[in-house]
Amino acid sequence: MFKKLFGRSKKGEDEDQKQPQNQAEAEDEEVEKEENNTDTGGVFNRLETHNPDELEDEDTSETEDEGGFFSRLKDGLSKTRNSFVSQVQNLFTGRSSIDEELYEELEEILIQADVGVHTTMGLVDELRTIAEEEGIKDPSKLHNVFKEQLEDILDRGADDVYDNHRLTILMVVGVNGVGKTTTIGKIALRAKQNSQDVLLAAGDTFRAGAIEQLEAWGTEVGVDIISHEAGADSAAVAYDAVQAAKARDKDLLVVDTAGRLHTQDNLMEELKKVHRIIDREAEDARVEVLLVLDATTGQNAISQAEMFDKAVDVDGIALTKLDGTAKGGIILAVKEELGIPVKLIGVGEDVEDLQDFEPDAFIDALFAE
Ligand SMILES: Nc1nc2c(ncn2[C@@H]2O[C@H](COP(=O)(O)OP(=O)(O)OP(=O)(O)O)[C@@H](O)[C@H]2O)c(=O)[nH]1
Ligand SMILES: [Mg+2]
Repeated sequence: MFKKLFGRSKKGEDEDQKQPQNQAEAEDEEVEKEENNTDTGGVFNRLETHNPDELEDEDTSETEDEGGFFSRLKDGLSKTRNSFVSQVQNLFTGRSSIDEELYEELEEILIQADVGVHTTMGLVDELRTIAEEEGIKDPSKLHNVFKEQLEDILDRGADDVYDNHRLTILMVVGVNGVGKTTTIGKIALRAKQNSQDVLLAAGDTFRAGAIEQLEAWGTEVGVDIISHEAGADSAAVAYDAVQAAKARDKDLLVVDTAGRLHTQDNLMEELKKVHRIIDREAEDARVEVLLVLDATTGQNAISQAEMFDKAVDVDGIALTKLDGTAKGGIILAVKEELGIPVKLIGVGEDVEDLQDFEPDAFIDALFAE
């Protein structure tokens, strides 16, 4: 079912606005981040079913919209469905009994589909155990158990808690080319459609044209953007953006970051610094780090995630370009091996192709006839 992204309520009126402080202070002192443990929700939390009245296109009925959402998802996953999923289907339907060969072939298919060795072994071992314990002899019955296993993995750790923070700050990280800036543009548009007041920060000051690219999104979506000159300190951009978001009473600040610097060490150090400044200046705002991973990069995505998580504690993942790969099994590896929730998926280049990750719909689209 299609649910709202960023569908939280508008802020309360009770708190004072902090005036911007001296930017020079931004650098050194490490202030303890105040953990707000009572609030377990996040920026992507879903709270209500989709309300068609809030869409830009007033004529869109819920059914039509749901169809659009699902068919986009289905289309976006067609490469994976046509290879990985159909191989799995053939495997289970093409034989009359369950034997060791079936498990071995399943292992091969899963590993080829980027599910990852560890997750594959876990899945297949569990399947074997269930088949033995429940005395399953019919391969098609085992096929259903397998689908349930996939859904279980994808469902794990999904949080549905309402977030009522005043300001949410989303720091978007990932290596170059994975789709960070595009994803930010799409997020901004969707948030705006949900009546949220959005601010963007052009934190990628390194790559030529990066600032202009974000500015173009800002103009297209109609949201403000904070930027400095190319080559400027991106922590200073983040600092100014957080101050501006607070002063202008924004609901959502999305901070773009560089995907490449002179060296990877530099990149991680810079991201740590930006994260530190955001955390320090955020006060009672909610800060989330969103890691963008490109589904077409396969297992490499897993090592990227480990690297970024070590540096900046990733809260959620946006898995882009699922439409560009036949190996959509990567989403299982991401879920199982990282323990970081997948919040968003990209199934195409259009704005509507950035979707909340919904495990049930995902599995349905994957196994759709
Ligand atoms: N097919 C497809 N293309 C996508 C998706 N998401 C992003 N892209 C494309 O990926 C390309 C790179 O996107 P950017 O947003 O510029 O990537 P970036 O991570 O900001 O890159 P750097 O700024 O160089 O670090 C663009 O051509 C996007 O249109 C998706 O879900 N599917
Ligand atoms: Mg970018």
